[in-house]
Amino acid sequence: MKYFLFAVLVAVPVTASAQTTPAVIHLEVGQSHTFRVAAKNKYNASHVQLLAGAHYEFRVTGTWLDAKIRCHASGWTAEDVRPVVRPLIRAAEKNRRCRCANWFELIGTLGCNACHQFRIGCRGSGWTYTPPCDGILYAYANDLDSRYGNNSGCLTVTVTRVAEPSPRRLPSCGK
Ligand SMILES: [Ca+2]
Repeated sequence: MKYFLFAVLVAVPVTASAQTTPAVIHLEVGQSHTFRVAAKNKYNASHVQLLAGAHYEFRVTGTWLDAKIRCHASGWTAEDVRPVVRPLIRAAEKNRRCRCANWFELIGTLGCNACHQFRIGCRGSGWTYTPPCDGILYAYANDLDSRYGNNSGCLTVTVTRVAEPSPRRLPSCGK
């Protein structure tokens, strides 16, 4: 039996379990990268390395769903739901991952953590983000940590490195 198991183990090709790690993407001024942000994921990797002091602009298309509420990257507010449930919705707002942003607003982060978060939404060109430190760009739909199970759909996000900052900066999203 011992020799049989050994034979099985050595017969398994090494490449069968090998995972390929996506390369980190570096953008020069004028270059863009497009990636998908799924509403059900707490962090969606862009694989783009943002650089401290550089400037980035975002364009977003598509809609996504928080249960049955369909919205775009600006998300939704208590005003969008039936009056009877508004008090509950408002009471939960302080517990959103980014409390100052709308429900389901598109949020960007540097790395998989809440240290440097910023509101992308649907602001589009004319707004830029200038990272305070280097980091891989991730993004997510703003929701309660415990309420990602009923999320669906995804947005398409294009990040472009630009030469100059815009007068309008994407707002940060401190805890
Ligand atoms: Ca949800």
